[in-house]
Amino acid sequence: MQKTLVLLKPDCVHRRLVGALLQRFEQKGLRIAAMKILQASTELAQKHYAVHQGKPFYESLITFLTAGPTVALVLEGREAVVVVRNLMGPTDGAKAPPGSIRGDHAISIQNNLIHGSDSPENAASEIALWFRPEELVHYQTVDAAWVAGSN
Ligand code: 3AN
Repeated sequence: MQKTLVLLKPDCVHRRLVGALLQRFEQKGLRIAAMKILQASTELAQKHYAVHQGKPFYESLITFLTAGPTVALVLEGREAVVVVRNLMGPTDGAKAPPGSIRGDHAISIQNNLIHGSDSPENAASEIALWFRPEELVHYQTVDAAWVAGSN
């Protein structure tokens, strides 16, 4: 099964939306493989957003991600990367369609509540950045066969 890294960023924690967002992932059929709350260091934030270094919003983005606690998750399920990206909606909360997480809860570009890996390859490196291997818990939910069906 595919894994993806999800970050519920400091705006999500401060706005008490963690539970509401977790419920969406669980309802969709994704399995929580790892979860923790932490205060991201500047070094961790810089590594996570290294691809954006040099962009006009980079410094502000690092300040934002380190300004409060983040809930980090590894979610697992069929096509988990694209499933989470679709649930999130596009980057700009103002343009994200109603029904998506950002469409329902965000109106900012930067403060858009959530990060989700954009490819299985990036998911693997981001999971390794935020979690030690032993922090991932291996189990099968009792409804797994009913959720998965024959595919
Ligand atoms: P996404 O999270 O939708 O994959 P990315 O990877 O392009 O978006 O950007 C990473 C993060 O950088 C976004 N979640 C958002 O917080 C911030 N960001 C992206 N573009 C901008 C922008 N033009 N102005 C301010 N912040 C931005």
